[in-house]
Amino acid sequence: AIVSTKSSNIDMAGNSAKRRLTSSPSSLSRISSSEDVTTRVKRVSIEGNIAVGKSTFARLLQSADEAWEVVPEPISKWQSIQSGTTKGESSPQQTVSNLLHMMYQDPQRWSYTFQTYSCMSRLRTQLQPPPARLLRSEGTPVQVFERSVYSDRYIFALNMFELSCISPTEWAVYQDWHSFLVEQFGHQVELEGIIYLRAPPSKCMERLGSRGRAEEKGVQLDYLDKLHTQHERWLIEKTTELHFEKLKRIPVLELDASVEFESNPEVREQFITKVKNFFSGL
Ligand code: UDP
Ligand code: D5M
Ligand code: MG
Repeated sequence: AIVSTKSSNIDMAGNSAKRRLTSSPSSLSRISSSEDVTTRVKRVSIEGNIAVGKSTFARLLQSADEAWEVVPEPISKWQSIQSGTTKGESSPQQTVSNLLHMMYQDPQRWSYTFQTYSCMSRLRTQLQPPPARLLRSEGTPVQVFERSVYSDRYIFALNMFELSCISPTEWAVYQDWHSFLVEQFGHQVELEGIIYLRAPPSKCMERLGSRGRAEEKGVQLDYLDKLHTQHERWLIEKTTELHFEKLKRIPVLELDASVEFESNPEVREQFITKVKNFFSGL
């Protein structure tokens, strides 16, 4: 089972071309330099199991180098689905529901809906143009995303399908639109590298407990085990079937996140040095 809660009645066993900028006026106004400059910006995602320390690590990177911009995972959007999101609507938006909570409570009913929304919000995030500050910076400018449209598919959606929380029909539909969108957006959503924060599921469980996010209260070690296996297949063993050419050859920096890095300046320094070397090689 993903979760064990009283209310949950579901048992889940189980580039040669240049990157284009978005063409909206607001994004263009942020870009004062030529396209050549923006193509200098590298794009990297941080991947890893739930509560391994991605957000903590992302904050560390944000304060380490002015040339790096960290883009957090849009989890607050999943926790508070808003009504009336049509542009120009006059009525105030209201929180309709907490989709993250619903997905954990009734995965068979809500996993597919969750995947559509998480992927859409990640797509939006990955399409954000780099801020002008990055384009002016001296070092190697890098946009760092917490997870990606790729982990959505090759970790979570795949796992939900394997757990039968997503039906074969939903999985087929998901894969069709995911491939279509990623191919259509092309270089705009491509990544140059991945940082994999790796730790045993038991360590993630411990950190999940200490973080105490309400929606994750019933998450079980078995679920983190399965997610760990998906990460290992994709990023270490390379046995996951991938559908995007560049992703098959993407460089992966593996960091041992089982060591305490949040409160250990020495480990933090070592991580930053490894990341700097990794970025300069991309
Ligand atoms: N954490 C920790 N030591 C570390 C890294 C993280 O104790 O070296 C804690 C952190 O304070 C938080 C929990 O682990 O309470 C989960 O971290 P985070 O939210 O960064 O994980 P994510 O889910 O984003 O990977
Ligand atoms: O991940 C945030 C939380 O959201 C965590 O409970 C996992 C969940 N999550 C994130 N993406 C997905 C997808 N695509 N499907 C299902 N669940 C997801 P954290 O690791 O804490 O940053
Ligand atoms: Mg996080």
